Amino acid sequence: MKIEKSQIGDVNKAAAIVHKEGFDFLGHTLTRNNTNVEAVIEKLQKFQVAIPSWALGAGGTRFGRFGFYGEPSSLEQKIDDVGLLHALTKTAGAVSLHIPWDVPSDYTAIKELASSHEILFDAVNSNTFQDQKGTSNSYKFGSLSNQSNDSRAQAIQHNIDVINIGNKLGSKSLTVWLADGACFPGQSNFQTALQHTQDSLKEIYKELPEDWKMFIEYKPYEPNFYSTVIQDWGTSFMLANECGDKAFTLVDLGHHLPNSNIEQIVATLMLKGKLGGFHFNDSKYGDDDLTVGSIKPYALFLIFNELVYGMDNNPQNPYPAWMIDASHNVKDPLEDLIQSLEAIQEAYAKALLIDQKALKIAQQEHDVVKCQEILQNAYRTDVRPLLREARLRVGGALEPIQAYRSLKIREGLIKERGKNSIATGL
Ligand SMILES: [Mn+2]
Repeated sequence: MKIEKSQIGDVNKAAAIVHKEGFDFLGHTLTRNNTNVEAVIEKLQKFQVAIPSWALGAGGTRFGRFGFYGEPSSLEQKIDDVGLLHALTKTAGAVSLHIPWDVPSDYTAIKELASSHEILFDAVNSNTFQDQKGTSNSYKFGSLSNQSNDSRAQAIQHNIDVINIGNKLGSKSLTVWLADGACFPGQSNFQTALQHTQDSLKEIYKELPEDWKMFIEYKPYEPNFYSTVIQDWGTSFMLANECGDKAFTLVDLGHHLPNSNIEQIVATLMLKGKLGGFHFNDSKYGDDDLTVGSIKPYALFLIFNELVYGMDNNPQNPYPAWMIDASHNVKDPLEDLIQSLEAIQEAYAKALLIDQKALKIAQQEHDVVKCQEILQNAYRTDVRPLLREARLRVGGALEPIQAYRSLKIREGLIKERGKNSIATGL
């Protein structure tokens, strides 16, 4: 299923006048305050976020999963779904695949399909947190950290296979997230597990093509509840340094203990040139994988403030790979992703409005009140007209959720795929 440009144009007509009034008003206000509105719009248009293949169907919890009708059940359909998101929002120009579920049978056809949707292949994700059919060694007690040489060798080989698959599609990075750890004290030796992990990552790193990056994700707990081998950014940073210049830390917003100062972690990593990838989601208590910006939008804004600062001031840090890593239990996954994309763009736009020069002066003058005023003036600005304008100029929808509903996209997908199609790789 594909959305034609003319369909979006028709839907936009109804909202065009109201949008123009709102955009003109905001544009004048920002220009008066010395904001380069055109530069902000251009940055918003360039900011593309990858959609992971596992986010397109209903997620689930350990208590159950409630399916959504018309889910994509093949790699082709998953790419079609990302294409729909991109057509509406113009900010989802990449897909992130999960192996073994998304191995193409025809690479040329898959690449052609993606390019017809203007979709690139972002980081490829390996999976060693569950056993697959036909494998001879188990990951029940770890993968890259496992005590068993055979399990480690199998996990290393899987990651190398994933690199080779990604390479054929034009991906440039591998994301490694490990579920390795222990559920009980005494279950494993911390030092041995960490050493094995480091040695295994180095083996994988050796196989990275010259222009590739490896992202090492961390998480404090779950599925192991006493300890995880790569528990925090410091451990990931240390491992990335041990591997080499092409290895980086990946920050997933949900992978922190409550109230962690994630914006400070971002700043530290960018200063050291080691923030490689970024996974967006939101949470109240743990790794809840909720819609971006649905719980803590101000925290997201403060994180974007550091990302914007880093992108402007840290040439030692490569441009990060952005991805949404959320799970959809009660919402239509595509509507949920549209909401996340909007929240990301909104936080980014607000961070771009921060008067960095004035902030620096206020900091030097120890004017704490002024510092807060500068941040919150930006945060309190309703930037949505900028987002709409950025989309409108490249053929996207003024109001993506409304367009999705009025074009009856889900109904069309159900018609095409049937009610009981189930997405794989969740
Ligand atoms: Mn993640």
